Amino acid sequence: MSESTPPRFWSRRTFVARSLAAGAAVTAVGLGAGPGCRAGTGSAAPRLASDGRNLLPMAPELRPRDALLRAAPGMRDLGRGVQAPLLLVNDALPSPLLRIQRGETFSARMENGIEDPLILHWHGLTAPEDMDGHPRFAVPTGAHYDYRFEVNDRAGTYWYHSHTHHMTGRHTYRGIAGLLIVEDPAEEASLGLPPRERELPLVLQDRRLGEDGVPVYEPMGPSMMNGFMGPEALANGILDAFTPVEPAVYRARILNGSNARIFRLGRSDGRPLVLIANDGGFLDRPYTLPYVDVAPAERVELLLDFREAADGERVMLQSLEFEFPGGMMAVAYQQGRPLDLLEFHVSGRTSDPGTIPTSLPTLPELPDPARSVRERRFEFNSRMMMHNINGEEFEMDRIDTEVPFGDTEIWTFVNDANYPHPVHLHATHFRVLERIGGRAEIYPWETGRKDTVLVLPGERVRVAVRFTDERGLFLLHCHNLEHEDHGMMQNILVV
Ligand SMILES: [Cu+2]
Repeated sequence: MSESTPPRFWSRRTFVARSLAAGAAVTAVGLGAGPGCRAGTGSAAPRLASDGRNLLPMAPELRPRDALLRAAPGMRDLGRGVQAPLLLVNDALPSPLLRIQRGETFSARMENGIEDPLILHWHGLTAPEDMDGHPRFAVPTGAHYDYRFEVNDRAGTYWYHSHTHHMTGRHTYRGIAGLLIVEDPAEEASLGLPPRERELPLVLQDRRLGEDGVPVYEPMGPSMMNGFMGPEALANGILDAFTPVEPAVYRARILNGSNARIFRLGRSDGRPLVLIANDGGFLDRPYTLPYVDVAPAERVELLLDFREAADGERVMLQSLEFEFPGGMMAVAYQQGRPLDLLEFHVSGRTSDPGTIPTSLPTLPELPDPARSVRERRFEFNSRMMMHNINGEEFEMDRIDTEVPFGDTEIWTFVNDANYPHPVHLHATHFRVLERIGGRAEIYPWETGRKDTVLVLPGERVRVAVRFTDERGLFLLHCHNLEHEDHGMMQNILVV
């Protein structure tokens, strides 16, 4: 395709509702112009720019209202002409984008058409314990799991993925991962943010390709310790991605869906990023920054300003090179190596380029450390190719920590090893208080409400935690998926 094609394909999404024999279930098939947006299996050839880059696909959108999410094996060309065997939800890569308004009821059936047990977790949402995707609820091949709960979470960018124990890494790597967007007109309407057609939902992931061009997933040796990384980047499931943009402001909703790789996002033209939101929704104000770090499972929302870009200009969204603390480990695909993620081709003109807001909605109340009634310490350790928290590898039926509902507590995450741990807590958001032993500084993307925080080698990260929504059995775990699958997870009982 020519790079002058306007990005109209975002608004061409079409929803095809089908009645299913099962009853009122509705599925949606996105019919965007890009690869991966199409119904049917595997044969779609990615669209090329003149320099051989592939048009960024957009996930099909689905309202989680009596929705059907069917996971099954499928084939996809990731952009280099090779069909790769993957695990797809509704035959889509990335998995369908679920969009819901705050206060609505989320209802969906997950059908397991893959050969492993499967359960889906709605990462960042506060759902009742039997809706949260704890691995004890994984259903066998051919079975289904019905989800139904009210979404009371703040507007923001969330996501979903497999949470099958020992298999989360493989399932996510092979394709079961999608964005989940909560909208709240009361919070967003007056901000002057870019309209829907200038929204860019992005799932960014790294991949290692075999000699045949197919992604390989073989965590062993150093990959079992560092986590599984690769030297190639997928944007919305495609290699060497580009997308056309107008000289305007865009709202990128970005998930780092990698198993282990940390991205340091920056622009090749040196222009800054404007950070407006993270895991828990909008920050206290917009931050103009040269780069933004995003660890596995973290989300950021960035305003990308192309208003000053020249017609025909190309701007790369990159993961910038950075020095990784504790980097004594010689591994094949090191943390911190630079990667090109997505190229923007600027063209056309617009009468309404948009603006950058100067303020954001007031943050909800955060847990107050002055009210803490208890401190806890969680040490993230590894031994013999296995990983643990406080010396214990995960056991499905063992309750590791009991937390009284409503109490404010201070938790310290300790990392004395050489591997980074993006630590994730289910069923609430926490507040990062302090980093000790490393950079000793909280960056803007770590302020506000967080459900995942990066704990780097040699660091202690103190957070204030309070469960105010649900009682029951939830999880604390490392979101380095090789660590999680091999023991670095705890059962947290909120009583
Ligand atoms: Cu870890």
